[in-house]
Amino acid sequence: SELRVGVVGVGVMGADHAERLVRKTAGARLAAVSDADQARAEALAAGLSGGVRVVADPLELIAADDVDAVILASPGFAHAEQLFACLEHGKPVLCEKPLTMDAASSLRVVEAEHKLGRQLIQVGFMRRFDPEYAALKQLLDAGDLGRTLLLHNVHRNKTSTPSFRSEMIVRDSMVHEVDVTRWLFGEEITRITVHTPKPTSLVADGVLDPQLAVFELAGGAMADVEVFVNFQVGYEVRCEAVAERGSATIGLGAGVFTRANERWGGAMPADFRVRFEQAYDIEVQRWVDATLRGEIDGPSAWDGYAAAAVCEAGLESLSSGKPIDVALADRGEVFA
Ligand code: ISE
Repeated sequence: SELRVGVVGVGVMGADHAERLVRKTAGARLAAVSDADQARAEALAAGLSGGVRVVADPLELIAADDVDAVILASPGFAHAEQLFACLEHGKPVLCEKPLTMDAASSLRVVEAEHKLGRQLIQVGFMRRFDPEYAALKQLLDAGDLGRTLLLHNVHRNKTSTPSFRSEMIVRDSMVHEVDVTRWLFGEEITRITVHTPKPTSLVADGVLDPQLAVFELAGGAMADVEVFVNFQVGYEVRCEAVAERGSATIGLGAGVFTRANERWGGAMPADFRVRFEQAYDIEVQRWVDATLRGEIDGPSAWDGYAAAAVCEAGLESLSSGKPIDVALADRGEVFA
């Protein structure tokens, strides 16, 4: 049976998730969407096949019988009320960050969930699922580099919306480094200092961008992060962990880059399942989806035939040592 998911808030992230549910996620179905901007929700639903219901009131969507689980991608200030509604109706919820706008309301959410005796809330700190972050975590946990001492983070967006104020740079952007730092060290952050260098001239007066923060961890380690949401160039997230016997960097576009024993460089996967894991995931998911539609979505039998013809000629060349012309049927005739 499929999981019928309702998405609350279909701005940039909610629309992306809605589309992901429809096009990429096995075992789930987008049942309903809701947005403060009703027209936006209707336009999204109309563009997605499969009878997605538009529900004006997000609390009604959460309560609906045809919604088994919820993705909350509404603005942070709306989360608390909607999370309580999810708990009240026993609906599992994937809540985009921030959980809520302040610690007190977040703690009330934690306590309410705890009272239920069942974990229903997952927070959208998606970096933990990024293969590079996961590999970095694995490397640090393996312990070969010794204890982790420092983390240097860079988090840059090309531009932000005009409404993105200094507080949002902390609560909506830096919050990712907060989570990644807690997760990589397996410790709580006990102190934070946010420095504000002279801002870029390319933002509205009063917006403090970039920011440079230092986190101190319970065990005495430290992490720094540059958050710059109007970098102009493009999107860039990097992280270097400095340990006792080496360092490891991710975000260079090439897996985990380590420095140890007077050497630097990347790792080589042991086999194809590792190197092409994502390709296989995408291949199979798309094949399943296409099969359900009665189609294929990738290399066809003709592609297999063409390859076989080349290989057959190759075998002949292998034994003769000579160039061999490939004999390929005329595609137009075959499919006439
Ligand atoms: C946004 O909300 C995100 O979560 C992105 O990951 C982050 O890079 C961006 O700065 C935030 O606005």
